[in-house]
Amino acid sequence: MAEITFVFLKPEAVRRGLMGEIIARIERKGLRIRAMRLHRMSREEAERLYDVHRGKEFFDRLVRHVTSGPVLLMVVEGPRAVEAMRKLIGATDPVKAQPGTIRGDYGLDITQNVIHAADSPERAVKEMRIFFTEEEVKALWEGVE
Ligand code: 3AN
Repeated sequence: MAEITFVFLKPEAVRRGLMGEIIARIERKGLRIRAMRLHRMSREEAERLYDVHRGKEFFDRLVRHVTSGPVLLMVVEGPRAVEAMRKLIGATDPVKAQPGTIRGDYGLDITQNVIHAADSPERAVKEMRIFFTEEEVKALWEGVE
């Protein structure tokens, strides 16, 4: 049974010209990109996205970073897409992330860790709703094969 998940490439990935390579890795895995758009995240959106981290010492740095330039929003579909994307991106700290994972291969900094992927199906829907309309989310779910 396929599912959809929410993913975005952080500003440094866009700035460094890594979009093509990272999209290729996601597709090569067999996952399907169902929606994609460049977006300049507002502070309000970033704070909603990272609501679970509010109050932590890195929260402001994180919000400032993801609002510092365009990000590439994506909705990705596949069997157990949430888990598959989490494996593909690797550990939060890119220095500790295994080589072969996206963070392990492209990053060094925990704030600028290249890519985000929702960590549960519930979070995926919640995160998608920040950036896509209710109708878009519904249509994406109805189109899941
Ligand atoms: P992940 O993105 O792997 O799910 P989360 O949800 O724990 O990790 O953290 C969200 C984002 O917050 C991470 N992508 C990272 O940029 C940042 N972050 C998490 N932990 C730290 C930390 N200890 N120091 C600085 N930034 C952090």
